Amino acid sequence: MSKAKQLRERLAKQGLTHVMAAHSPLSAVLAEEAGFDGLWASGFELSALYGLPDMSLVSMTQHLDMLRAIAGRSSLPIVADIDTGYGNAINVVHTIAEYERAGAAAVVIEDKTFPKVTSLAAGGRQELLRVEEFQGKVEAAIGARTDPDFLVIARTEALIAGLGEEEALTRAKAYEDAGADMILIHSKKKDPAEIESFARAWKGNVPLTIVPNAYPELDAARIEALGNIRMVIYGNYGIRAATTAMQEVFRRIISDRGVQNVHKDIVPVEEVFRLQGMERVKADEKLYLR
Ligand code: SPV
Ligand code: MG
Repeated sequence: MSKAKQLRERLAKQGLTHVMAAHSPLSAVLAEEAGFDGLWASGFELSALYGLPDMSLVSMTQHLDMLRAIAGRSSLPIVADIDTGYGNAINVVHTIAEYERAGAAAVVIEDKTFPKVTSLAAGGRQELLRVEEFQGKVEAAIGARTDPDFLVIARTEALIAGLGEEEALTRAKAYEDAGADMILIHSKKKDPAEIESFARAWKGNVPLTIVPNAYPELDAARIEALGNIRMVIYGNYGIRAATTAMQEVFRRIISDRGVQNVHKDIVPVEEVFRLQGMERVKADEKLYLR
């Protein structure tokens, strides 16, 4: 079964599909072990991994290389964050072919202009494409996929750009009309009321997905109560968790003038061996090294 079909089958089942951001194969392995249904190949997380802002600075090649590495170490379907699709509708045709080949099960493409600015930054410059132009990009993505199960998720940034619910609904409907399989609606309001209001007002046929980064109190129970949100993407929690852990440990090593204390509070190297697949190597050594 293709990963895209696997994702569609999970979406068709009861309950929310929980998708965790992964910025590396190791984080993907940890997400799978924790029990997530899918992985989010996040542009924000990969940019942060490179120490760069999420502003179309990381190339498609860099993102694809990471996606391939993640796909090689996880059995979960991957939802790829392709930002604006790396250009116009013609670029999108090429982009979809590349992401399908790299092992993605779905893409999320957003209606901002290139180069994009990360959505959550206060005062960020948020410019949106004309609706017709973005419809062309969605149609190009649908036309380019070879696996009919591969999902094309259209993301509107109308709320992020401060254009209001009416504009967000109009755009979401236009993108559904263009063939999108799902709509990602994003908000940077700390209060989830904006997203809840949009979800209640959405009368389209395709389901919604959200990324509750700015409004963390919208938990699974509240999301499920809305009825039409089928997938939740935990968009920046992997890189924030890694940053928290490294900041704390690195600072303690400096203040303790050594590793004599922190070593008790972090995983032993054997746990990293396990995650690296050392057991398999040991078995293979016995079999093949003569
Ligand atoms: C990402 O994780 O790259 C996203 C979600 O697009 S956000 O950063 O909140 O826009
Ligand atoms: Mg992104």
